Amino acid sequence: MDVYSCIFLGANFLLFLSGVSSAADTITQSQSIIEGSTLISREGGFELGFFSLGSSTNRYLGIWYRNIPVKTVVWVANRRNPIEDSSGVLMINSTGNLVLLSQNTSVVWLANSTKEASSPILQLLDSGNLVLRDREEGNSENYLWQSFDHPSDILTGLDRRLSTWKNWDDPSPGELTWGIELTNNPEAVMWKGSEKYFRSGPWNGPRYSGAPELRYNPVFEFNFVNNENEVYYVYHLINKSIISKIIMNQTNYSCERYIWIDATSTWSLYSSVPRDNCDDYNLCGAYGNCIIGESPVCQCLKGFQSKSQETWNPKDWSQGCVRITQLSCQDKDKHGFIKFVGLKLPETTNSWVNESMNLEECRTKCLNNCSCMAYTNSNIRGGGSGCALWYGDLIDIRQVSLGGQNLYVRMPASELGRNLVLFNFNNKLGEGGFGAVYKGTLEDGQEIAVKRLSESSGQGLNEFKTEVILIAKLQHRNLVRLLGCCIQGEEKLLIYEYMTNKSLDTFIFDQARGKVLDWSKRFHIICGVARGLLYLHEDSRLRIIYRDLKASNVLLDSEMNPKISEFGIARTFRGDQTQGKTNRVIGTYGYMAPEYAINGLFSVKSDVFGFGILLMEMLSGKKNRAYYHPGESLNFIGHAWNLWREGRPLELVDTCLRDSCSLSEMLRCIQISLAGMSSVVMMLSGEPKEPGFFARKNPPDADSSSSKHQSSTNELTLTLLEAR
Ligand SMILES: *[C@@H]1O[C@H](CO)[C@@H](O)[C@H](O)[C@H]1NC(C)=O
Ligand SMILES: *[C@@H]1O[C@H](CO)[C@@H](O)[C@H](O)[C@H]1NC(C)=O
Ligand SMILES: *[C@@H]1O[C@H](CO)[C@@H](O)[C@H](O)[C@H]1NC(C)=O
Ligand SMILES: *[C@@H]1O[C@H](CO)[C@@H](O)[C@H](O)[C@H]1NC(C)=O
Ligand SMILES: *[C@@H]1O[C@H](CO)[C@@H](O)[C@H](O)[C@H]1NC(C)=O
Ligand SMILES: *[C@@H]1O[C@H](CO)[C@@H](O)[C@H](O)[C@H]1NC(C)=O
Ligand SMILES: *[C@@H]1O[C@H](CO)[C@@H](O)[C@H](O)[C@H]1NC(C)=O
Ligand SMILES: *[C@@H]1O[C@H](CO)[C@@H](O)[C@H](O)[C@H]1NC(C)=O
Ligand SMILES: CC(=O)N[C@H]1CO[C@H](CO)[C@@H](O)[C@@H]1O
Repeated sequence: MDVYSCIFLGANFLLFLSGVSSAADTITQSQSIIEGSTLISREGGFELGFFSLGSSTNRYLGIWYRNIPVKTVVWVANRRNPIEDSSGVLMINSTGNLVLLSQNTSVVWLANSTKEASSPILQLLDSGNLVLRDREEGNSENYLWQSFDHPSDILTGLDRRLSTWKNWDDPSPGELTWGIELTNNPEAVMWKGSEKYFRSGPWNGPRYSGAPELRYNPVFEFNFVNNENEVYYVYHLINKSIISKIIMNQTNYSCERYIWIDATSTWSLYSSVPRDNCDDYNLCGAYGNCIIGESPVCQCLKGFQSKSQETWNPKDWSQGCVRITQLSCQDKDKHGFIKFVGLKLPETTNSWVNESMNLEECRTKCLNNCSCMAYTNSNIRGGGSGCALWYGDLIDIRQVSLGGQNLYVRMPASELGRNLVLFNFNNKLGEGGFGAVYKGTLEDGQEIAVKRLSESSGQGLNEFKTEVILIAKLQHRNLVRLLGCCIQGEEKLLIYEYMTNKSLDTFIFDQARGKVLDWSKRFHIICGVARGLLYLHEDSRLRIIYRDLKASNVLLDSEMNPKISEFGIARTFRGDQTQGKTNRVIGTYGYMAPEYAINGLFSVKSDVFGFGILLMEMLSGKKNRAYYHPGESLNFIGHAWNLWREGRPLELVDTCLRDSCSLSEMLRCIQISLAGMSSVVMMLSGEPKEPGFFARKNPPDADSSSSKHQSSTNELTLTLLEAR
């Protein structure tokens, strides 16, 4: 049904040129159309002239189909202002304006042209469009004025609307109007007086969201144009010999397309809107979904309940639905979205579109603003693209039988029974400490990382679950979030948020990628890691000793914020919680430092040691364990210590950082790194000397989380780390 083109029902003007042959399709400045003369388009489909309607004697100037016996007027110039006698004259006056005068020279109607023409002519085209153009103008489609731009005489700027005739004898505007609402996400809207009556839904690429039947057909082709200059819907008849019209029908409040049937000499109804009850604007109120065939037709979306039981029955649903669980903006990071399918999208008054964002970016943008209630692709072609967001209540949703759209509606965490997950075991991101990590996508477009735990866990199922639930409660912006887990038989999956920019080691140890991370970015990352560690150590309700701090375990989100990953899972494999203490100690298998057995305090120190190493690696762009300096038997830390003592600490710094560095911040970092290490070693060995593992040793197997122990520890008070 393309009754949507109601909006662009062409204007039609037939002019008759006095003194010009009756078959003319143009008049010039010296000519005019009077009673008894007409303009006829070149191929003869349309005619412009004066006419009366029904029993009225009022005279109008307009355009009608010439080839059909039932007089069908498609455009009227003076619909508000009929001429009472036969004195009407249509002419281009000497200053180039198209005017309709009655005999006493009063102006009945005029066409406002965009500029003055030196040689203006008026022409009735085969499309039924009446145009005023300049004969001198090279481009014959550069119109000074055209009736297609003025489908009715309600006209405010670019906001054009089609309106009904009052009745079949009176073409003056009735109360039903139909036009495109120029919001950020435009849609066609039918008004009954000042009340919205029917919406098409926004354009989604192939059609209007609420018009699944608008698709390929033998009668007409259609298109929707939306750019910074103009927004319009347009159709072309495919077979020029088919005669078709679209008309606003005030009798039964609809917009109808008819096709002329020659054999019976009648107009046959092809389609019309509104189609059914559910097309009535906002029948079901906010968050209500209108479903033909359901009883009642209005159903609240999942997660919502009717606002007032009294009014929901029997037939007034206008108060709509409210959330079963309120949304709290403080928890917005825990919100998610439920996917609804087969819908006509909600009213777009408070909608926003960006054609170049993908669904994941769209989700993120929506999630970040509490008043964003829903999102979806703005274009459904080819699997979907672009982003449409809705702010505030979602109004006028209905189920459409075929070709409806997905809509992702914001929900508090408690309403999210997450439907996992389609992911592909080929889509491997890497191998972490306890299994391979894959990339996956949730139904609502959210990207996730899925870790498939290796089977060697000796832990009982219930213990595993308890552990995961505890860890899922760790919430800090510098920790990768565990979204859920999934257990079936031997298979254990952990679901994390996906980090677009992968791990820190892919930047700092890579010559080219390293340049992307200038000093200020590195410093930002250092501070973030420190905050994440502090949270694990002191602020979270569990006390967690991380023990596996290294560049490959620091992941980066799309804005290069660091998030520590891989925390806490190890315990599920070892079960070696330190007993008899109030603090839980969770470590990573294979990275249990020797002091693990000593006590919780020392465990904190061992993370601090790891932090010192990481800091040094970020400063230098070199791997601690891959360090080798010709002629020295020192390891990296020893080398750093020596440079520091010799007053040349900046020689440690990666050359690509030298331009962007803040000297004082950098010195502070070096100092923190060295100070931390030496004091931890001192505490461990009782000898207040050089940092741990000063002498070169066989480096432990570099990055495998399942190897040996990390060799040394150091001390640094966390308050110092936290220096901002
Ligand atoms: C032509 O018509 C326009 C619009 O009514 C009017 O402003 C203008 O004065 C007319 N020109 C002449 C020469 O009458
Ligand atoms: C022409 O322009 C005048 C002044 O802007 C406006 O009042 C009038 O409605 C316009 N007429 C038509 C037919 O567009
Ligand atoms: C166009 O329609 C006419 C009348 O229905 C028909 O005779 C003709 O074959 C059609 N032309 C095409 C190209 O379909
Ligand atoms: C408008 O609708 C009424 C009622 O359905 C119908 O009888 C009439 O023919 C329609 N008018 C036109 C011009 O199609
Ligand atoms: C208007 O009339 C047409 C044709 O008679 C019919 O198909 C349509 O359902 C009617 N619409 C309404 C809103 O009554
Ligand atoms: C639309 O999204 C693209 C890609 O995310 C972004 O570059 C652009 O700035 C966005 N445009 C607006 C107006 O937000
Ligand atoms: C959320 O979006 C609304 C609508 O675009 C805007 O008015 C508001 O300022 C935004 N709020 C925040 C916190 O960005
Ligand atoms: C980080 O990820 C975002 C989003 O995927 C991307 O636009 C950006 O270029 C990445 N940054 C770097 C330094 O690769
Ligand atoms: C109202 C008005 O001005 N009517 C005039 C219309 O033209 C005729 C003929 O020129 C005049 O006689 C009327 O006075």
